Amino acid sequence: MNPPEPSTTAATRRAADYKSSRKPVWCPGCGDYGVLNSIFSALATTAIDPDRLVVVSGIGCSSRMPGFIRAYGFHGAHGRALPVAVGVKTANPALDVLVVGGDGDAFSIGGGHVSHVARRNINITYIVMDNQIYGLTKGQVSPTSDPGTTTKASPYGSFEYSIQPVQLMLSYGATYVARGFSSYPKELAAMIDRGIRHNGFSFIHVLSPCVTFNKSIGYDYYQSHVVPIPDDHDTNDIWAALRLTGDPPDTYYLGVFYEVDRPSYTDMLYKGGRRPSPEPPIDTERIIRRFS
Ligand SMILES: Cc1ncc(C[n+]2csc(CCOP(=O)(O)OP(=O)(O)O)c2C)c(N)n1
Ligand code: SF4
Repeated sequence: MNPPEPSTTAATRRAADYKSSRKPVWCPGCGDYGVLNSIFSALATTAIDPDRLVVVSGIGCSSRMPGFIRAYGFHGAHGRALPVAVGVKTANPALDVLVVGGDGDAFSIGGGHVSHVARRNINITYIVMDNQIYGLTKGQVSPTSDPGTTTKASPYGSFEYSIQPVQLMLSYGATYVARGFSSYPKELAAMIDRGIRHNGFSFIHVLSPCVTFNKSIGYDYYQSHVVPIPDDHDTNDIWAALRLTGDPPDTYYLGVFYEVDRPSYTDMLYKGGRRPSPEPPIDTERIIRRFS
């Protein structure tokens, strides 16, 4: 999908060079537009080659994103973006791998994968657009919905306790953890840029309102609940980072919670010059014939 047109050089690359010919199909006002623009800006800053970039997603409104970015893209099965991305990065560590999706994709059906990708410190960047709802399937509660959230499918209000993605990722061992808001695209772009440059697993939690199915958790709500992480916060201090995650739904800190250096999975795997064979000794034609 979206074969790149490498018509530009790193020195001249701009945000617009990463736009695909497909226009986003999100509802007017969806928070994901701001996230996409921040991704374009971050890619321009890092000047990544579109033909070295792979954008992977599962299923959901937010997971449509690979179609809008000029890069190689993989729009996979619901909840399975991370395993695909791990396969891509492990097979070819020279590629830059960006994973995008929603809170349901990440923490519900795909929830079993995130702990292992984080603890293995796979060198990919994961951007989760959290709207506290399932947007594509018209508004059921997700693992990040506040208890008591009322939807057509939960008319008496959700009875379930919600999870805090930043807290979860810090506990799982992610080596870069940040939170942005789609209404602050400049700050978000800087977090994504830093996450892409980080050698290891980087997780960016983005507050990205669904204006159609979650009207109570919209721009006004977030505007009055977000607070910048204090300037004197030590991003090497895991306990200080965890303390900043304690307050949602009253306060959502924005900024970089945590960043530490630890060898990535591929650093360890290919240590001492071991490299993946460019031509694996696998007869793919024979495998396709066998199963067709
Ligand atoms: C195996 C499977 N189960 C369920 C679905 C239905 N489904 C599609 S998207 C989705 C949830 C999407 O919510 P989220 O990941 O939060 O993304 P959003 O649409 O809000 O961006 C579900 C349950 C599916 N496509 N495949
Ligand atoms: S349904 Fe919600 S998440 Fe999906 S495109 Fe519309 S506003 Fe965005």
